[in-house]
Amino acid sequence: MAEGKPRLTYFAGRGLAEPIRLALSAAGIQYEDVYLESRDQFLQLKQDGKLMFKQVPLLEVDGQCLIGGEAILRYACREGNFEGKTNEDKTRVDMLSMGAKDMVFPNLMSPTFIELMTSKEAADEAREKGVKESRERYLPVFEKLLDESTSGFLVGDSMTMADITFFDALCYLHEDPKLKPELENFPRCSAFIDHFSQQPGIKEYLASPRRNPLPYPEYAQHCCEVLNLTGN
Ligand SMILES: N[C@@H](CCC(=O)N[C@@H](CS)C(=O)NCC(=O)O)C(=O)O
Repeated sequence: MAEGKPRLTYFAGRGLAEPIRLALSAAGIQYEDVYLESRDQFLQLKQDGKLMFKQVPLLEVDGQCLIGGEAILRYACREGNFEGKTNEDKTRVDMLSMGAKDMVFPNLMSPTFIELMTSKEAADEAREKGVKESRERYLPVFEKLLDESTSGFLVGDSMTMADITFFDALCYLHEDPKLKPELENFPRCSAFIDHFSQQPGIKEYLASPRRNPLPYPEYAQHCCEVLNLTGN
């Protein structure tokens, strides 16, 4: 890792930055959150050539601009040795991270944005679809793996990117009072939330004011203004 604190630019919310924050925290890497507060700030980043594809998140490290939610997450996971040990383990980590992300993105992660940009009906439909897919396609897989795990982690005997991505995904169910009951049928997944939350670096991060809440209407409105996204 570079000298000096890396700077992570994103909104004051979770989204694509949150797994990165979790990985940096678990790796014990001190970093600075830079929150996008205005459209001008976003335009300036683009004008400065810092955003390769004109999108955030951005991690500035040692004069380099790293972009892309997954690319930065992998960078942080390499720094923290969260990739898995063998080539097979690394591939399983990638598979599970993909599954965890697919579980929540976009249907469970974005209803607040969908409601703002389209309609409440569209947001409800996305949420329902996300819940059904979680229940039928994704959570049973993670439940079985955790049942078989002797370490409490998804792959091998220590934390990997799979755990980080899965924890972030689970929070979209666990922290939403309407969706939380979905986890009642998945006791190992529920226990995993507690186990992961106690890990060094993670425990402190989750208890800190840096931990942002799930999306709420004013937050979605702010993001749309900064990105100049308009509804129907
Ligand atoms: N594939 C990219 C997607 C990034 C992305 O869509 N970022 C949004 C904010 S969450 C953005 O910057 N949108 C601006 C735009 O697309 O013009 C990644 O994983 O980082």
